[in-house]
Amino acid sequence: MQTIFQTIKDIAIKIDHAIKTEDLGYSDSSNASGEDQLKLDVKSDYIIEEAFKGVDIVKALISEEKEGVLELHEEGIYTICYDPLDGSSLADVNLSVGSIFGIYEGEPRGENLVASAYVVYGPRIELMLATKEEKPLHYRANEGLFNLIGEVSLNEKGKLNAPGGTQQYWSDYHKRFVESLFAEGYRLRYSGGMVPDLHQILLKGGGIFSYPGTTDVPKGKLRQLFEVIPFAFMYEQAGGQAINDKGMRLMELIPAHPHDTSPCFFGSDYEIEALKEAYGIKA
Ligand code: AHM
Ligand code: MG
Repeated sequence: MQTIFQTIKDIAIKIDHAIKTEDLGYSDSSNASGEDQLKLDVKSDYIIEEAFKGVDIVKALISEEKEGVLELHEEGIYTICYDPLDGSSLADVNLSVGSIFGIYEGEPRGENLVASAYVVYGPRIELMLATKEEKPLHYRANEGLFNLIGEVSLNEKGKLNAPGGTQQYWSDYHKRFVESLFAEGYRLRYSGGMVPDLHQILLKGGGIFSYPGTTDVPKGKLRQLFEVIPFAFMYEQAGGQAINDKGMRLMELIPAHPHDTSPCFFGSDYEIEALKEAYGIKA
């Protein structure tokens, strides 16, 4: 696993350099979900693929930017599902973006995830690594080296509310839930990039990030293998909760297709319990 983590550190330095120096425009292609790809999406995907080709414990790669599975090493153990540049449409307005990695042993599904990682490309490069044994570890890069800042834990209750999705299409009960948090004094923190938005909640001790099912996208936007399950693991390891709109742990998701999405809610205990009540989810 340490080889995989070291490879992710090398990848992070390369992608950060690409973000800072390369063309921010669109490529001529679209991804597996039919979305237009930026040149940076394609480049980041290439950087990751090339890096893991040299790591023989990696059996296969599944990228948010590509259809299908790329088999790498027959004798490998892990399948890495990754979103090479999440929130890439924010790069041209100079907001933070990220990379997300889910490391699965066996079939890629929630219960088989053994580690996850994400990188935030902001004013600094930051990295969070989570394994089953410990709380997520937070690193910050300095001149190409990642220094450990410390373990990350969520408080029982936070102050931040990051409500995703198109408000026009929210259900009435979701709208009431979001408003009830603001009425309690929660502050809005939402950039439109799930990596920096979830990172902020983790580092500031708590709150909730939601991306519900809506009338236009009933199963939400965020993809289970590349985005939802890796972050669910981070939040649970930090002492928080991560559930879908039925109260099921996101770590129990079994995608039928690699690009399947799910409504998702990540937060500290207090906010997730409040969400369950607002959604009529029985304990
Ligand atoms: P992407 O993987 O195509 O970048 O999409 C994922 C991003 C998340 O970072 C963010 O939470 C969400 O899309 C915001 O989407 P929208 O603005 O469409 O609600
Ligand atoms: Mg994404």
